[in-house]
Amino acid sequence: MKVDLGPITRIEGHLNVHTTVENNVITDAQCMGEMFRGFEVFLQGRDPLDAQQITQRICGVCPYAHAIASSYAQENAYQLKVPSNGRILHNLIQGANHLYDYLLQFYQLSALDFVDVTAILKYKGKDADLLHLKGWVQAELASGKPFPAAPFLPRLSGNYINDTDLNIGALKHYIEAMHIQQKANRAAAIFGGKFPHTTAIFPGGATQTPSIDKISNYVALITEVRNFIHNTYIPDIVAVAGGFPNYWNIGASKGGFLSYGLMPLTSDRNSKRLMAPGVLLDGTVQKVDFERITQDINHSKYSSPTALKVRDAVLTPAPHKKDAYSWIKAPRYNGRMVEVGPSARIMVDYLQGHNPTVKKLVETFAKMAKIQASQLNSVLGRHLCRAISAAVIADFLLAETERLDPKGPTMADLSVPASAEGFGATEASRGGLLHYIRIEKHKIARYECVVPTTWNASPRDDQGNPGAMESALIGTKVTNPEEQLEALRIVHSFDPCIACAVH
Ligand code: NFE
Repeated sequence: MKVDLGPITRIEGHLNVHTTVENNVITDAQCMGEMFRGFEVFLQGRDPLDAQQITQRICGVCPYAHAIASSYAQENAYQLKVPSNGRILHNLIQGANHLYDYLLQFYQLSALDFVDVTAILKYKGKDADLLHLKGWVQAELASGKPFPAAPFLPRLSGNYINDTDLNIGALKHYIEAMHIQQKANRAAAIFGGKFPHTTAIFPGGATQTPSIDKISNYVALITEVRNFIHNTYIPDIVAVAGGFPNYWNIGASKGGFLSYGLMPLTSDRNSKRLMAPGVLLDGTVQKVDFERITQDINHSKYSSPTALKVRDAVLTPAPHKKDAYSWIKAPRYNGRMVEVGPSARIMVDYLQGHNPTVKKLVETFAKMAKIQASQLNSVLGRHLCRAISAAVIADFLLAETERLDPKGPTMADLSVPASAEGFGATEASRGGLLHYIRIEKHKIARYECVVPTTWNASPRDDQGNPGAMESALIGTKVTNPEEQLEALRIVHSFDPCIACAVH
């Protein structure tokens, strides 16, 4: 039986997934990015210093990751020496965006795959937020509309938490998380000027001065976010894991893992980072080599006369191409499929014994849940690794503020050469993000973004092998083949952003 699961909601952008189900098992899956955007086309001919501004418009969720990757690419191209304040301000702005994004992903986008929102009708307490939610639901019902309505759709049939108090507690956190996300965004705006789409991030640093009042406001906001992560977010992940332990064994992708590492610790962008880069293939972590990344297009709606190395791809949109089913390209590392994202980031760091907090948290949770580190490759693993990332990043941001020098420079001296090229890589919240810029005659001659969801939601590659999310779906047992709540939980665990994926 063939099932069209689209449009998939509670994600960013237009994603469809087609599955084939035989005897209640998904035997085939195709992930489809259903729109074309063309950022890499219209960046050509622009001023290079427009790039970190324009690429932010790829997405309203992770704009700062694009600004950072673009700035790193330009810093490498211009051979800039970034002052310590510049590095720290980049980290503070990008890190606050990560914290916002993890809370959004878990509470607003994924939690309702497990929490029963209809439990609110049984609420008898006095909490103003919950009464407001209950009243809103009752009004929807009184108007004759089916319930649940947006934004609580889809609500597929299946096994939700069935304890009323637990469900209502989770709904309370659902609402609280929105207030906390606002604080993370305000913190990002202190040094970024605004959210989303900062004007402050530049190649070589940031345009904001780290005055004492800005630092103390930032610390106050991030401290509140950090406390929510420890007191609410992590316990909620543990509760979901306790209620649905089979999801440690559901949704594993069947390839390798890639992380570019996150947040430079020194002014040399390419030196040590808070979380270590690496590519995990066949059980060993290797150094990342950008030259080994290609983007296959056999099943993507593009044509090209060249080999698809990041630096030299020439692509033409081909909407009617035979056997092409997605506007997403298929990035591969050395021809191999890899997953990017929180599980990749944490496993690559953990297996290198790099960050002591990552090691401690992985081992604590593995012991608590009685799992192996390899089970971080699963639905629950991705949720847990986001929470571990959040905890590590929040503490790091608070420590970084102490290293700011309110009187020091925040920007490198900058001049754009007539011709140059550079790669810039970071971890966006959804995974490894690579930008490449080539400048000729002072203008952008070529720009390429290899984006997290492009890896994870890729279609088949030139050898016919599935992308990470497709491979995670194939082999999954589903209770109700027409709805496939299990498939939705797998897709949401990747947190796909199709605006980014197609860019
Ligand atoms: Ni549009 Fe993004 C992140 C980037 S995902 S959200 O995180 O880069 O592909």
